[in-house]
Amino acid sequence: MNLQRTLGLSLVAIALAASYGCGKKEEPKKEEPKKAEAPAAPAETVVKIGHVGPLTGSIAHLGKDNENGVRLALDEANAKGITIDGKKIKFELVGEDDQADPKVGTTVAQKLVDAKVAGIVGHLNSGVTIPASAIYNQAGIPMISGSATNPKLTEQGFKVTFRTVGRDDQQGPAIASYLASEAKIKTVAIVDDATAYGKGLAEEVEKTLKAAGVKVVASEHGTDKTTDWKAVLTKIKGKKPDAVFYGGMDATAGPMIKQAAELGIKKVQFAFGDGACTDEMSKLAGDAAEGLICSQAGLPTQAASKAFLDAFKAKYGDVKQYAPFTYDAAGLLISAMQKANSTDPAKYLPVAGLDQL
Ligand code: ABU
Repeated sequence: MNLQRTLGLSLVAIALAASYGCGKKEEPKKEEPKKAEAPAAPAETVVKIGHVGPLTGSIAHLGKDNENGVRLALDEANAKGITIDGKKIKFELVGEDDQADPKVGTTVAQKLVDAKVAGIVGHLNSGVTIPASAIYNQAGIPMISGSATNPKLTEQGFKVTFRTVGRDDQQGPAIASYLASEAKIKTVAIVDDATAYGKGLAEEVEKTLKAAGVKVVASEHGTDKTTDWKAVLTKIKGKKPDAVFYGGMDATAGPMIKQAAELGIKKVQFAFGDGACTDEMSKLAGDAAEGLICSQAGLPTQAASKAFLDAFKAKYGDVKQYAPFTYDAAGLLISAMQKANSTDPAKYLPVAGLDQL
């Protein structure tokens, strides 16, 4: 059907040209004076940079924040006009949604490899970043996470795997030491969301608390989807701990402290890691978020320059959590390419010393 239609149109076009040619008397052509040609603008070479994180689901606010950090870095580089190996470079963001799910994470990781990105910023969650990193390693493409804090990520021996954020074996002991020495707690209940991040951080906190003589009176587990904590909290209430430490993200931590207040769990110090150290906590828990203690795996907003914060706010609003780290990660990839004068991962990784970090 399509073939016939195409053929039909072609025949009509030929017929019109032929009849025009037959019926018109040819005039001698006048030579047009030649205009000086403007030099052609050098063509831009597109270099794709991947960003991947949860863009849907309960922590999409953090995934979008991460993506915006990368977007800002690429926009600024493009506005500067960067030339690498004699070619004007246009950085293009290729964004993927891993839904904070390890299986989806490996699927979209392969998509980014197939799209021939020159470097990747992501993923957000340790439990997603760790399996995805094997795919980037196999393809030889550098990846830098701005938020994954589980130590295992960078202990796999992969030459292409980096992070611009601290580790849970640093922030775990830090918050645990604060709870023991400053908040002077004697007993604690420890809860985690059973992810690589939440479980790993809770273990680090537990080790340091026990070493400081704090008694662990309850160990409970949810998932990264748990929003009904009443059964867990009721068990904890019976143990009367001085503090509750939860390893998990803000989307699950917010409902936990709200429900703790509803259950009359008072005078208990709630403490969290970086994943729940966000303004989202007061949105989810209201007044119940007052007085919580949390650790950061670095100093994102404070450590970021005023120039970054102003530029980010003008385009995307306030930083949610890790955007300064993903901005830096994208900037690192770009400056490595500039130093190596190549956008080829095999060339810019060793020459720029990224493999020495
Ligand atoms: N660092 C907390 C959030 C990301 C993660 O490590 O899973």
